[in-house]
Amino acid sequence: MKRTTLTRFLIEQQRHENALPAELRLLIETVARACKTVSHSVGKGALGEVLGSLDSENVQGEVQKKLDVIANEVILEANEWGGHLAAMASEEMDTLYPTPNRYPKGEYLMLFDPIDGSSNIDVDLSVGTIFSVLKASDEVAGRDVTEEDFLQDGRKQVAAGYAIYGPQTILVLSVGTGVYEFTLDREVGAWLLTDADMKMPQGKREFAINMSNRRQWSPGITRYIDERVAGAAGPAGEDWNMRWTASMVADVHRILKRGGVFLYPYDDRTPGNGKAKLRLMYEANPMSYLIEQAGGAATDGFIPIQDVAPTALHQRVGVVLGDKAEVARITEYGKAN
Ligand code: P6P
Repeated sequence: MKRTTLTRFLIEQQRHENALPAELRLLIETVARACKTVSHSVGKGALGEVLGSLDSENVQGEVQKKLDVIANEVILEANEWGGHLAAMASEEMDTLYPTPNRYPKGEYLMLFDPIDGSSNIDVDLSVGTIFSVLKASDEVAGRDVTEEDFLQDGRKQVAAGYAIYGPQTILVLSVGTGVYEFTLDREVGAWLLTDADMKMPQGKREFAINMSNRRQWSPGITRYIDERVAGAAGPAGEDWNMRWTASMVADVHRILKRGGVFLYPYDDRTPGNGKAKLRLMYEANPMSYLIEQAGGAATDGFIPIQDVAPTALHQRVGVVLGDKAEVARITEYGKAN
């Protein structure tokens, strides 16, 4: 079966859907190429001297894994010279990375988490790269890019996607015309279309949450999860299953493919984390864009994540995403308590 390559798919999107300016197509192809390089490093494991942690901490106060820094460098170096980006921002960098003056400044901004779920690296569980693309304001052509230029709500995203480095290496992407999955053909080094126009199955009874945080949850979240744990004997009236991979990319990919609901809600954790764990700009927003494009819903427990007005590059936000009916129920429980 002859499959469509990412390059052909993007050219056809540009030709037929007019959703894809040439510069954005170049950006996506460059990111996809960088993810192939990251996948190669991840796959080496102990053989590639890429496991383990560094002595450094990132701006989140998290100990950096070697691969966090390696992947960050790969994505910066792949994208800085192409002329499609004005600047980049990453979970692993305190502040923005402007396109060096020796290269042309582009019209897009990209935010990314180079290795999401990096605590899983050393135990060979799936990790991934998440990216979100915004248009820079025309003004940046005549001045330095600032963090404020990045602080656009999720509705302003023009593209988003993730790569997941698991048993397969998969790229999931949207440019606003649906969600598309590509699988890496390692022999040829090509991304091949393996799921065109992904639609998230609804009505599936599988929830994803870190149960060890139960003591910190709000009453609405506690009620919702306790009902599902009670199963058919309780108010939910049916048995539910649970998964938690501690890798948002892996949990979201599973939900896109087989449905369910993912929760990392606001909770009463130590105030230092602003009562939430996941980052708005390069985790929650891009994943919410994809989930909504695939027919699901994504809120912070109260309002659509993509309507949250950003105030800081690394701000955190509650996340409830997946099955529309379940997200609505969780919102209802949150308002009732
Ligand atoms: P916990 C990974 O560090 C991450 O940012 C997400 O990928 C994942 O969903 C979450 O944190 C896991 O958090 O508290 O269960 O380790």
